[in-house]
Amino acid sequence: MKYTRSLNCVFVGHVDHGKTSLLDKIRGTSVAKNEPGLITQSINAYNISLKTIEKFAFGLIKEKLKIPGILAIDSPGHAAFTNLRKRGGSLADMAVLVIDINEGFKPQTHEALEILKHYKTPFVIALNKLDLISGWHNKDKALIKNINLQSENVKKIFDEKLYNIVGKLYELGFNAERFDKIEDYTKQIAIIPVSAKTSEGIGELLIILAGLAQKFLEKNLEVDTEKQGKGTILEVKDVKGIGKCLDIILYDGNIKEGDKLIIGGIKSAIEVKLRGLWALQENKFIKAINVNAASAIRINAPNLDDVYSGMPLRVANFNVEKLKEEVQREVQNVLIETEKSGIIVKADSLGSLEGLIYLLKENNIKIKKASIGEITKDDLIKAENDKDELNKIVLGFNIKNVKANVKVITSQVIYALLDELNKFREYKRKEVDLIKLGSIIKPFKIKILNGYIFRQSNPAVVGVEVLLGILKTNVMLMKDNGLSLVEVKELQNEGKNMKEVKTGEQVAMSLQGVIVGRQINEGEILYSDITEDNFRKLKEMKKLLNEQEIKALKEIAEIKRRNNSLWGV
Ligand SMILES: Nc1nc2c(ncn2[C@@H]2O[C@H](COP(=O)(O)OP(=O)(O)O)[C@@H](O)[C@H]2O)c(=O)[nH]1
Ligand SMILES: [Mg+2]
Repeated sequence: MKYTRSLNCVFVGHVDHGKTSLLDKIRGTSVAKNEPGLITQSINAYNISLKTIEKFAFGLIKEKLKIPGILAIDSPGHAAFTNLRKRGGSLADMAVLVIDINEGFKPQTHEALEILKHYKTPFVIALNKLDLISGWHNKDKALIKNINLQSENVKKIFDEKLYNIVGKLYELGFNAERFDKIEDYTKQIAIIPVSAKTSEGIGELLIILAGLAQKFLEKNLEVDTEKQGKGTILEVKDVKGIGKCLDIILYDGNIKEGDKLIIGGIKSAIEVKLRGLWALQENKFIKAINVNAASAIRINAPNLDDVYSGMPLRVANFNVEKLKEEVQREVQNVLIETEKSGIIVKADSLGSLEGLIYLLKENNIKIKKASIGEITKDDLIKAENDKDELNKIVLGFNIKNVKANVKVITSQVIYALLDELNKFREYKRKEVDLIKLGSIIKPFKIKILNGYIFRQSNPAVVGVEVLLGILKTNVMLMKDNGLSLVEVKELQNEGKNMKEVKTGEQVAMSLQGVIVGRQINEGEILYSDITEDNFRKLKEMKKLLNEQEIKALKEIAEIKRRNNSLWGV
């Protein structure tokens, strides 16, 4: 039988902007308050029935609603987004991006927007915490009427905040407008001011979601209950008295007791037989025998140890091999395993991994391996063995950090991962350059001062002034005709040994194996002697040389090229 399923709608946005509170208000619970015991019992999904929509949107409904309801899905915990995926796109038909009107854009707001854009998921914006605008009064139930009843000053503040966000969205390529001023819903994104505390705007939000679903998505919402069910795993959890369970969003077809199931695995597809089945009704799981899409369901089955959230699930009473292949192809399309140089990426679910990979690639970051689950020894070894110092790094999204010899960065915010990664690389790059530089002779230019010959020979000791660069011991000297001389033996200033002497300073320099008046003379200019190889490396690292050193390097090259015009080229 074909029928229109409910709308899958995911609530995304920055942490603490009120996603859970909005859903709590709609379902009349208090998950956000974190009451002990509630979390394990609750699922991050809720069936908003037509009755509930009618209750909130009383008087706003203009035509009969044809969709059976809205399956609202919350972003778990503090994770940045719920990238609920199904093959080729997002499982969500629509999204509600929740933004705190007083805080505006935050990193996870950007993150959510990028993912929505990537999957072309239609969305509306719930501008939450309206009640916290100072001076705001909840005077009337209908949102627009209430906005108009605020004092001029409060209205002004409200408009400023709202259009600030409209401006930000515009910069990011989105045309958004307050919902009551929208001319074309296919071109503009509706902003609905709401308060999870006073319920203001929630009716308007629900009616807009339902209206949009009906108008633009109805075809996509058609399902066939004769078909074998398709779903995505939302959460893997231990339920008291039952054992390991999977909370699943069934987005197509049908599932029933005794069904054979195929679940995507990291290495290969997992085959299990469904034992227990529950369906979410309002906000409770009720034992079920047979469930049609779209629904949140809970199942129990043996052998669920290697199952991760985000993995695809198929009912597979027939076509088993084909479905196994299909499911694994879907998983392999996300996971990355190469021998090339790149970083290691781990995430808690397939969906979040896909989102993370997308954002890393947008930032031109190469990935050697991307997989789900905790960070393993193998991950650390792979990172350690990468030949590029800048790639010796493991990124973990929403998983535990571990102690290791390589850099491990974990966070629940993708932008924080990116920030840390960039900081680490910048630091590494400098370190690598400095190591290279340590084994490289830097250019300098000195002058033997007139009247400061302290000793003729064995060793010769002469007073010099550093004209360009830094003079160092153990560096080979070159005359201004290009001939190599000897190494700088010692540098002394007022009886003290020096390792290096800066531009503009004078010092006594001792040289073994030369005689003043023969190989060297008063007033003569000397340079550091640089090999061609050394010269090429210096050119690569020009950003680490100062202006004077670059000048000295140029003079040295000129001298060398008098004898060999292709020197250092
Ligand atoms: N005053 C006020 N507080 C709110 C509102 N919505 C959420 N909060 C509070 O903001 C905090 C974070 O809300 P929560 O729903 O957990 O945010 P989430 O991380 O997006 O799910 C909680 O302390 C809520 O009570 C609102 O509309 N008005
Ligand atoms: Mg929450």
